[in-house]
Amino acid sequence: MTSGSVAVDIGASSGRVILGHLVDGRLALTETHRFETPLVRDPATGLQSWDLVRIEAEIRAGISAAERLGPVESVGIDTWGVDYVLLDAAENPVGPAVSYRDHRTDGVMERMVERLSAGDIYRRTGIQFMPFNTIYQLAATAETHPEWLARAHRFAMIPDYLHFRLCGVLANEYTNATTTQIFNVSTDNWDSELLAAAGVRRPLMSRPVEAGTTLGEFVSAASGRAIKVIAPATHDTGSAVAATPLMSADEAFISSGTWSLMGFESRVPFLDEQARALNFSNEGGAERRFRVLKNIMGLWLIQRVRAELGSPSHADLVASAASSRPFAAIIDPADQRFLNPDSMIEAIRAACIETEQEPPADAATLARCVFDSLALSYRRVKEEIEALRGQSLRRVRIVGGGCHNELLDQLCADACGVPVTAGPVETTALGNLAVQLMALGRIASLDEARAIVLESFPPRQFLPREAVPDEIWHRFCSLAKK
Ligand code: LFR
Repeated sequence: MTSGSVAVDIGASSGRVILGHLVDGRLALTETHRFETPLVRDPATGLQSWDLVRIEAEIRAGISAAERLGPVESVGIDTWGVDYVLLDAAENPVGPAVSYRDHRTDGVMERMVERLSAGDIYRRTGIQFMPFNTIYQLAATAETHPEWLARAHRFAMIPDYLHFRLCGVLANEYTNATTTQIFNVSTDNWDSELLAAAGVRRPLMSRPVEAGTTLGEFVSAASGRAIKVIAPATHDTGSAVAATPLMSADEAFISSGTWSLMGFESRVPFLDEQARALNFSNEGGAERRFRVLKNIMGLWLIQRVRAELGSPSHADLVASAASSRPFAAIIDPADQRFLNPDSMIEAIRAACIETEQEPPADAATLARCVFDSLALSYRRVKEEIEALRGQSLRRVRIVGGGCHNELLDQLCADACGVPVTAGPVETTALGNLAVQLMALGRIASLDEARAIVLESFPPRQFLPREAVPDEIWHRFCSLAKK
């Protein structure tokens, strides 16, 4: 049996361990383990945090399960961006791994931007302003728990830390480093002034390593074998776009999961005033390709609504939304009130009441409101991309778990007025594997990896059917201005 590689893809609601094999020019995947990644309250501080002890145990269980299916040559981990852990002199975590959804950052970005100037931060980093960026999380820590920073010897993003736990080598990986808004895109290293502004001593950081770096070896307790630990694009969106079969410059991607990350790929960052005004991010990718993108609130909205409704089946929710009246009520998903409200249903209803719309009252109308509003957001970002590049987009490629939602795929095609392709679902794991296989010399380049992905997982196509009525589009645009 040929040996395989293991992609560990951890998202903000679930984690997956996936064994991949490259056979005859095709990638085949087997999921060996899946687990929840709920937010937990840190008992000492009450901060909403990630349970890294449990996540590490699940990863080990998943690797062992993969080994039971055959030899494993390498493993790599990706997670969401921006979150980190501080490590003390003995390389143990200092304080909890706080989630970016915790409210500790409320107001921090506004204060820092006033002090440092938004233009300056953007010119240095090229990263969109989001209240939970690492820089603001660190500044919040400096304000509320300065003793954590004082005790810290090293800074690790979540996948850096998990890789360290497997192989004992601690490195900061490039793609995820760029999500912090502390990485200087021109000097290609951490930005000393921004670190200082966030209250972080420079020696905590090490110069980031490229995606595709072999970090060390994990000696499996189950088999006694040594498995190479290879850093993929450790930022999940970096891995997702690495395997998105973008075929030409006029295609955009939407990496659809808890967030909808919508953008395009570019060899050069967009750092000018227009990019800043539109708040685009230039996130670093594998092969040093930039993802010029924006965060759209995404399926988080429906995940929270669903949980509050007592977890009805997702398929039933989508089906009931499909037969519900289009655009009966719409919200602006970019409104920060939806980032982590006590009740998502109440937040949606309140936004509708404030804008003089009939608030959605049941599962079907709530879901319809969310999907219509996301589709309108996709159109808004499409138009912003076109303005930024002075060029029309001709296709949108939706990848990730969210592309299962065929209603949303169709609504996206309708709102954007261009063909949409949907798939693959496991793009993040595929991109993670692709970068490992490049490091192992099995795949030559990202272009080759994408051709393999397209061959192995042909996407579905959705053509635009019904255009969004002008009145609805104007209503949506006016919501954003309120
Ligand atoms: C998606 C993602 C986004 C990032 C957000 C927070 O999972 O990684 O790219 O902006 O989570 O880290």
